[in-house]
Amino acid sequence: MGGRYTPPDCRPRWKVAIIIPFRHRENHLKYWLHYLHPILRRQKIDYGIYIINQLGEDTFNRAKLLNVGYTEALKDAEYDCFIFSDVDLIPMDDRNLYHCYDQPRHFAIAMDKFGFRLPYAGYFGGVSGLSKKQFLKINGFPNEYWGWGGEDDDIYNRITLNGMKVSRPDVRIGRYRMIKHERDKHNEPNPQRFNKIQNTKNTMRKDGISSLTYRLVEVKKYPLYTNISVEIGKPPPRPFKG
Ligand code: UDH
Ligand code: MN
Repeated sequence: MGGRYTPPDCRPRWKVAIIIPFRHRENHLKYWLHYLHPILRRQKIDYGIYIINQLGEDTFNRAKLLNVGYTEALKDAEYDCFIFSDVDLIPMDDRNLYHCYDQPRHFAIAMDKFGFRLPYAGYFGGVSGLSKKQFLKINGFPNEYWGWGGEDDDIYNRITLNGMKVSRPDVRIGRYRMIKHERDKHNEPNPQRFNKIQNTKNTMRKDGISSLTYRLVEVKKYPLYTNISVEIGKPPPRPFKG
């Protein structure tokens, strides 16, 4: 219930919350649940699935939803590992283990849409995982990236600026398929993203899990996942430059 599972025959090192940023992707979610539950069971992971649903039609904010997921999952159980996954990414190899590592982990390193290669050295998108300690060390994720892009690079910057290094699986193991889709409405590319990722060093201490605010509207436990519906606000008005 609620998408929780504990293997009956061993004592896992990690208690893993899997956090999915979500809005209007019911069909993708159906596929994700269909594939991932069996994989996670075979991997003997102690886990819970949390769908963080952004209510309303304002601009989507992936990283802020992930911060909400971290906070809400901890209200449910004593997790010490957090895996943040897009709803459309399906791992192709059982050996890509969904738990935490001694450095922040990037799982989705070889996606079909990038020719099964890392698109650039500092890519941290798609599926990533941090222990509770690693997450708090970087003050969580930025809340101020509205629309598509940049938030994953900001997280990568936070990791390196705080003296950590990204850990990755072998390129043959970190393969993924992304369910084909078009760009969503209200998640247009964020034109500010290139400037913002230059400033992570100055913004990360004030913008993060320490500054997170949102309105929790509903928590509902289904057999295969827990749905958390939230209002997270909208981007600040752009200053008028005359
Ligand atoms: N997401 C939603 N709803 C939205 C937007 C995003 O659930 O309206 C979530 C979902 O988990 C998704 C993730 O945020 O997997 C990342 O968004 P994305 O899948 O749109 O990002 P991606 O980099 O897409 O895959 C880029 C746009 C693709 C256009 C390609 C047209 N051929
Ligand atoms: Mn996608």
